[in-house]
Amino acid sequence: MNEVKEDIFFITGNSSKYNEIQQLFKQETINYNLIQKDLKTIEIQAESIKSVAEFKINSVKDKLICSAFVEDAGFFVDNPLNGFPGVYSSYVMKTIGNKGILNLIENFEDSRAHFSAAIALYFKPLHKIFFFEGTVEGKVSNLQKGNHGFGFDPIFIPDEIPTKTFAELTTTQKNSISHRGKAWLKLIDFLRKN
Ligand code: ITT
Repeated sequence: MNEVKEDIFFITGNSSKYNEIQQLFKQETINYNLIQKDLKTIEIQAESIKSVAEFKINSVKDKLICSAFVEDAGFFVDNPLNGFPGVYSSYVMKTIGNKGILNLIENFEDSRAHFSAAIALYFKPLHKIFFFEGTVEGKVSNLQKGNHGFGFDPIFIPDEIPTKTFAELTTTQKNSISHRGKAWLKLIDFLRKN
């Protein structure tokens, strides 16, 4: 049987995020074509990444000709920074960067951090928005390590692989444990059932 595949847009200006999702997409048999769209969305400063994602998708959904999703992610240093930079991750990366974060931490052994991702899907057949979230826990590395990935990857050590930072993992390894990979699996599950 040769079914015609529907298009689904991933609306993002961040090609590193797109590459990770594209790699995950390739591993699945699913009746969609994934297309990156760098549409102008409205990114508000909200208290949670889910609210940011919701606002972003709402700002473009009326123009969409097919189903589409946005993803908002953040890096949260729970100990000792009480979740900073969190929803300010993009701004903090552009201003003080990884070096600036490391300068704020004294005791790396006791540090705790996580990444979270929230995908907001505008599902055209039902004209509704659905959310899929994922989190990965770990700690902060006292040094920046690795050349893979992007953003805060060189300073995050996931609990699942405590000898390496995210930037020392291949995309496949990162995807298998990451916030984005977990949110993505929930999205795929939804698309298969609907
Ligand atoms: P969009 O166009 O999709 O909004 P963005 O770059 O603004 O892309 P986010 O708001 O989702 O992306 O993420 C905020 C920042 O958090 C991002 O610029 C990175 O610095 C960081 N970040 C997000 N996901 C990450 C990941 O998997 N690894 C490392 N850093 C990440």
